[in-house]
Amino acid sequence: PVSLKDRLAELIPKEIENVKAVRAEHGKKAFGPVLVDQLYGQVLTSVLSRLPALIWDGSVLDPGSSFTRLFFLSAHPRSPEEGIRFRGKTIPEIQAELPKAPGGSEPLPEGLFWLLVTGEIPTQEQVAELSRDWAARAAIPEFVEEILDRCPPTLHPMSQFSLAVTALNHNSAFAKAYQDGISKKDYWGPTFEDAMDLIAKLPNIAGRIYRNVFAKGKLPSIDASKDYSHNLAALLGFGDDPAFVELLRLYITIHSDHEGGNVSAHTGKLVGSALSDPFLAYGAALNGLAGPLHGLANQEVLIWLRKMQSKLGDDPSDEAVKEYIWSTLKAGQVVPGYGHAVLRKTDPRYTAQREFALKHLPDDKMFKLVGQIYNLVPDILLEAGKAKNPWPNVDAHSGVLLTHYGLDQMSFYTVLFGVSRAFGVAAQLIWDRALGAPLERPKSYSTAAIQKMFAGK
Ligand code: FCX
Repeated sequence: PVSLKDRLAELIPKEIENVKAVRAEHGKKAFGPVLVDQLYGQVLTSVLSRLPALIWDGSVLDPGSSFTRLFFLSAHPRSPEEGIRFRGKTIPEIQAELPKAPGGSEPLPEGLFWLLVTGEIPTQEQVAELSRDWAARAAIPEFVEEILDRCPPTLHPMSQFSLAVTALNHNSAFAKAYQDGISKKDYWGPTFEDAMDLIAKLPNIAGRIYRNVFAKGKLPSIDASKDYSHNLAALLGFGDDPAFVELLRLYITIHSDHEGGNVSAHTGKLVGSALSDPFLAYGAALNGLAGPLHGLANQEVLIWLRKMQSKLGDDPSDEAVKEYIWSTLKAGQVVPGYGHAVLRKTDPRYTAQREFALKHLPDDKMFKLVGQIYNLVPDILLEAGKAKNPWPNVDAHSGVLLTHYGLDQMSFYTVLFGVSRAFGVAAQLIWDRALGAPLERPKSYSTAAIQKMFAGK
């Protein structure tokens, strides 16, 4: 079928049977012990990143082994990259296999969404149908426009974004169907409609925030003959720059999903498990993405780079940069854009962006600085001895690319991450409702209970 919903309707009963079979065969097998220290977040790592607690088929991270990696680091200073697979495919495979826009060479995020939802590489026609469908759903209610227009420009763009997404719940198909007494087995249908509306409406919300906060004038309307990234670029005022449009296609694709347990994806899943509709669930996810240890890190990286540039000038020596990195650590701050809760290698999303930069902006000064920092930070983090992963993550690179094309308003960067992450969270919410995912409710213990339980043992 050309329609994503029709294809999904064929896949869901098969997957329900598949899950039943896995549970019948393996359901009674033990999976993962927990140490008391891990409950408090000490020793190897916090309990949650070790505890197998979630199922999500859309994407999976391959951490590599931290011990092997640290051991071999001096012999192999640049670690091999793989890291993430979307439905079994690496980023280079996705770049090669997903449909492209006419004349373009980066994958269309429409195709990535189809892949996340179905596990299949879509045809050009299926992708074009998604572009058309999203363009048709793109308008946002007038009252949401008014909410955004009344926000003071000093309110952080991420707070505005979350407000607007939450308000979309006004027209939620799932919330209405639930009130009308929908049966559990039919939850996925209205969830699908909300998920599609959510993704489709984000460009208009992001565009309006950008124009309002940075005084960029009137928004153009959506062009139904263009793809999602082209429309988003046009709403931001960059529609005439084909290289920027290509960057957005790559950007959305690689930021879309990153396993189920990262703060934004997990928040969406958790809130969705209470049967809050996709708008409420994604509004909550955005509030998690807005934290500096997660999505806001792309803003933090740029602030940090700019400070470094203003202090050290355009072509700083390695010695000066090293000293600057050490001064960040000595001030009790993190080096933004480095480290990861799961990955133990250079984030392949970093590499994909670096390759884009080598192709389109090899002489950009800030890109060169980012490369220089890449050669210095890992050894310093290793010497400092705390971070389990000294390698760069996605946020170390994204702002430099956006800045190159003139989108240099750093406080807006996480909004673009938020547009992208909706693809993964939306796909996950659809499958959670299709497979009857349970209410998420981890058990908490008091310290007194731990003392009592382990006394004398
Ligand atoms: N700079 C300095 N210290 C770092 C560090 C960094 N980049 N990364 C980790 N550490 C420190 C931690 O702060 C922690 O210190 P503590 O023992 O005093 O609390 C110690 O090393 C162990 O942390 P670790 O287990 O390696 O990392 P966590 O899983 O706790 O946290 C993040 C992972 C990503 C939060 C952490 O590496 C960090 O703060 N990085 C900088 C912020 C950042 O880039 N975030 C974006 C991540 C991501 F890609 C995204 O979600 O967008």
